[in-house]
Amino acid sequence: MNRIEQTLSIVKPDAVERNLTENIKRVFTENKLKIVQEKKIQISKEEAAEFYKVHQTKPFYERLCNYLSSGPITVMILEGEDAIKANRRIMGATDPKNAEEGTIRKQYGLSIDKNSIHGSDSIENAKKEIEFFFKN
Ligand code: IDP
Ligand code: MG
Repeated sequence: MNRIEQTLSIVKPDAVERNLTENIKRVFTENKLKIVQEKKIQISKEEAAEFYKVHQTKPFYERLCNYLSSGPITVMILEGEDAIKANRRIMGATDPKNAEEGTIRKQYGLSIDKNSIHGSDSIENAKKEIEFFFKN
């Protein structure tokens, strides 16, 4: 039996800007992921840098932090069976060019930078990321 988990999802600036939040939320709920908390916010570059610090040594880090803080985002806690893996599957590959048919990134992603959505990649990171946005 799979366990009920929570994971963090972020609708990134490119998707919020194109009014895709409701469409993306529908994909989650159709796939049995319940949206238990949600807020639309804009974060500072410093907050983005903190959120993405696992990537601080990567060549794209600076650009990534600039991008996530460039406009409004919608952050959500998703809950369901095996939610972390289920969400990653629904999102699709990091680069929309490699994403499978039917995934959010295939449908809406514009590029590896503007790939429309973030999702936690492990139980540990889901916990940290939920805390980052929802428990202050
Ligand atoms: P993920 O979002 O699929 O979990 P990560 O490897 O955690 O992918 O990378 C975080 C974000 O950084 C990605 O969503 C993407 O926007 C960006 N990114 C990842 N790899 C590259 C790259 O090689 N070039 C440019 N941007 C990248
Ligand atoms: Mg990641």
